[in-house]
Amino acid sequence: MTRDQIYALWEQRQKDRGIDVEWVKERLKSFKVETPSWGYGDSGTRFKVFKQRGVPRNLFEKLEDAAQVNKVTGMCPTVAIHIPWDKVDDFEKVKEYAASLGLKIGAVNPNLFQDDDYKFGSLTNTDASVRRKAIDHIMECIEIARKVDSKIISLWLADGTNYPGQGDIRARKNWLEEALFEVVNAMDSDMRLLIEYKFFEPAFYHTDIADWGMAYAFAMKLGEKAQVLVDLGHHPLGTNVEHIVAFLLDEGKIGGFHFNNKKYADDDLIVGSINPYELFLIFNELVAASLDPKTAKTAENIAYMIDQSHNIEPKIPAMIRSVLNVQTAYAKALLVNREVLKEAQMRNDVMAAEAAVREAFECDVMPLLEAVREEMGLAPDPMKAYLESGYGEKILERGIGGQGWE
Ligand code: RM4
Ligand code: MN
Ligand code: MN
Repeated sequence: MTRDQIYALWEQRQKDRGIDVEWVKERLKSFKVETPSWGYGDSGTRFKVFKQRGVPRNLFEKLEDAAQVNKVTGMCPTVAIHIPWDKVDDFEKVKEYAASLGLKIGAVNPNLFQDDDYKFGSLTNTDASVRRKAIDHIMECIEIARKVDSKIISLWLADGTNYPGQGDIRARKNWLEEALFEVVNAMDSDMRLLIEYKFFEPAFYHTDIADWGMAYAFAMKLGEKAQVLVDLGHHPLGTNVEHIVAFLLDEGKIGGFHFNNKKYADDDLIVGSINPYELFLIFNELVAASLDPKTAKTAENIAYMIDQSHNIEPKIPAMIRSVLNVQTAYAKALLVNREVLKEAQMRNDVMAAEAAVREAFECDVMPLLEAVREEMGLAPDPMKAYLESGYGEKILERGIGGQGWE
């Protein structure tokens, strides 16, 4: 059978299920995922960083690699940056170079976890001068965001303590609140502060923004400009992440995602490699919210970002795999028949409701994605296209010792 024949059968089957295939295709064509500059550089565990040959030596080379991911997937036109890892003298030049590669700079991530001064906290340090330094660093990131036309400051705070009694948890909360107010007040009205939570690591006893409830409480107080960022690796095992997503969507307080996957903790593995069903169920909530007038605006405004670090994988193929897995999960979520699901829920038909969701997950979306890619002028198999492009061999000239988490 030819690809066209396979697609025709697939399309008929979806139409029979009551799916508007043209709508699904349009949604897929406009879907975008941001990749992180740091995902192209060397990273590792606390035991070892295996340095890879060909890793970018600076932000410009990271952008070149990101452009390859965008070229084959057609859905990654923005790149998140981490400051100071990606700090350069002239951000105007960065903006221009990105544009020449068909890219834009996305979220700007302050780094409040790698300076010696932050040993006992940054925004929550007992020393007011350290808190000032940390706030000033975020201010610098806001300036950089203005220079590169980015509207997002994405804040992950590593602050926390290792032992009971080590810190005054409430005092730290108040310092943090004060700092975040100053930050939000300095941001332009069209900028957003995304607050990322994580329950442990590097701190092992308490973390100052440990879960979505704390991030949400801060975001509520801070007002319109502040929203919560959900990193898929930042929950205790067994957490129902799609429930958190649905709740925050309904509250208008979810602003972004950091996609990755975990088996145990903040593993930063390839998206969808461990638990593709969870990823699908998250997209199921996102699609549902996008169709509800109450939540549509929030759903439309979400920054979908990958946050991944590759210890043993080649970086560009790992990034492509993650992006494709996100696309697959989204495509499947678009195939849920919402009317059938709603009816089953309303009659409390447990079996039918569960089936309406699961059946979409079980659909093969390969013919759909291949058709969408062809209509977008892309190769039907982006991974193959990348591997055959010769780019991976070409960058080996960069040698070993590219930029890592420093
Ligand atoms: C953290 C968190 C942040 C990311 C750093 C590198 O665990 O996920 O988003 O900036 O890692
Ligand atoms: Mn993250
Ligand atoms: Mn993380």
